[in-house]
Amino acid sequence: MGVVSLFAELIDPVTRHGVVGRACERGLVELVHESPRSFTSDRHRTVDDRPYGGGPGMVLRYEPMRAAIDALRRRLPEGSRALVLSAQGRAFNGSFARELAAAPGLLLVTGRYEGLDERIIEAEPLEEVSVGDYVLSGGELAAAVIVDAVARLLPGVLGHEESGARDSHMDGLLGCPQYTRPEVIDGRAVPEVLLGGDHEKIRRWRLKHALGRTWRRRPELLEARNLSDEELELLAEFKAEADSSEQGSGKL
Ligand code: 9D3
Repeated sequence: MGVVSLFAELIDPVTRHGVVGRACERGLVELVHESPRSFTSDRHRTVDDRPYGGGPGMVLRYEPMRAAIDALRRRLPEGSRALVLSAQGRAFNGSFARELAAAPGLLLVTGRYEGLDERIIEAEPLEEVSVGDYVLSGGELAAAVIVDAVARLLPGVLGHEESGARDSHMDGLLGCPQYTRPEVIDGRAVPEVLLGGDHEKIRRWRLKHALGRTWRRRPELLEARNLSDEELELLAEFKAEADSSEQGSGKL
């Protein structure tokens, strides 16, 4: 994967910590970087200029951006997917991440200020991708999100334990509640079923609560997913229990 950005320091940390850090150490993921600043020739190394039409802010100039992208392309596999991080882009999500993980490589371009000269997006062309409906100060943190989410999906990156949790039936659902020692703290006990060793019961409890939380908090995720007979049964159980425990509790 490669990133064109003015501030590599904002993206780099994902390659030094945790699951993705280890993948980089093991050579399963490689992150390379180019800055448009390296492709300027004036005394002040100017990467931006005033917008045509006037108004506030600055726009990243075409030429240094073009040169940085060209330089990075030469370091990436043929057929790499080329994206630009943009608040105007297609919303990033899990299925988009899987799409990107299947590409031979990934080239991510990030902007600062008011953005890139539109012609660099057209000429490449670059696909615009957004990480959510809020305003960031630049595309670097968004690029770090993409790098992290995609790297996790590459072969060998997740150990058996974590990859098992991913491609199982819990896919597309929110996580279930988690507990660790002690068994009781401040009067709050760990759900009884998790203390016994009945793995089938535990699996069903976790699936039930993952379904229940998704139904409660993100019902649109459930609508986008086909539920098995077991899942329908567990969700019905969850709803029935929620109904009875809500009587007078004021809890939603
Ligand atoms: C306040 C300026 N906006 C005018 C309506 C346009 C604008 C310019 C530059 C908005 C955001 C940015 C910087 N953001 C990104 O580069 C960015 C981003 C984001 O802000 N939100 C969600 N995803 C992304 S991906 C890149």
